[in-house]
Amino acid sequence: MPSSIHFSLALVRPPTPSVVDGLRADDGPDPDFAAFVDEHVGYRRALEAAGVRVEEMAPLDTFPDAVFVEDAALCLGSHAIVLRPGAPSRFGEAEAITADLEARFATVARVDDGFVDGGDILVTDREVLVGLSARTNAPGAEALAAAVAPTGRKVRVVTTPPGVLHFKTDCAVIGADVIFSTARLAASDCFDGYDVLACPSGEEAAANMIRVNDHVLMRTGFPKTEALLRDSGYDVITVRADEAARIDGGLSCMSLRCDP
Ligand code: CIR
Repeated sequence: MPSSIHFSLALVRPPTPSVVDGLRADDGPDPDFAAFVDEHVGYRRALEAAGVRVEEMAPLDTFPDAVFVEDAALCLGSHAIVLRPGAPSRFGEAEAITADLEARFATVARVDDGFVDGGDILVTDREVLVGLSARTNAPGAEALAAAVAPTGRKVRVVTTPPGVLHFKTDCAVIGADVIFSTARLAASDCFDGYDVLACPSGEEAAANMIRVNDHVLMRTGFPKTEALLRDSGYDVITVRADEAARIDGGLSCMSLRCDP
């Protein structure tokens, strides 16, 4: 079974000028393109510092949200799955990423019904959780389960809290059996049986962190969360992602961490 925290490769897609038109739930200001590019460089460096090789896929200016590669695919060891992103402006990202996956993975399956965003999928060492949301629906979750089946992993359907974009907006795997979660998400009991490290109140925007090998990458600017992780023994790398956050992006969505 592939590990949910050890990776050798991260696939990224550089931001392009259209990223300023990225989707956002609130009517907030556009990201600054030059600052986004700088932050993306810092993000790549942090991934490399955590021990993965970073490979760049071709930029896709036709899709403003294409920098958020996690929503179009899921990678489980040498098996990759092309997803069906739930926002109409993002449908085409699935087709665009297919060749990138076929070039790198032994097998490539497709979610062929409904909708699933990768941001709604949390892979742990024992299962794959998929959160129903405004972007991910029941037919999509069912099709995902069929696409995951060849890996021997089971898919468990859970619920993303109302008003939260993605399941992983509010949680992350930070250890083999440890989940970092906001209180509003953990309240659904979806993490029963796991060790849960609770996100400090007021710092929910830091919950979308990523564990990569021996490190946890988290957003710069959340001192209570950073202290909690360090005091709990985690090796933390902070990464600035303020421009991505303007269009509801975080750390998990800007790469596909994998071990093909
Ligand atoms: C969107 O709304 O689709 C993008 N602006 C943000 C996607 C973030 N994806 C993720 O957290 N997995």
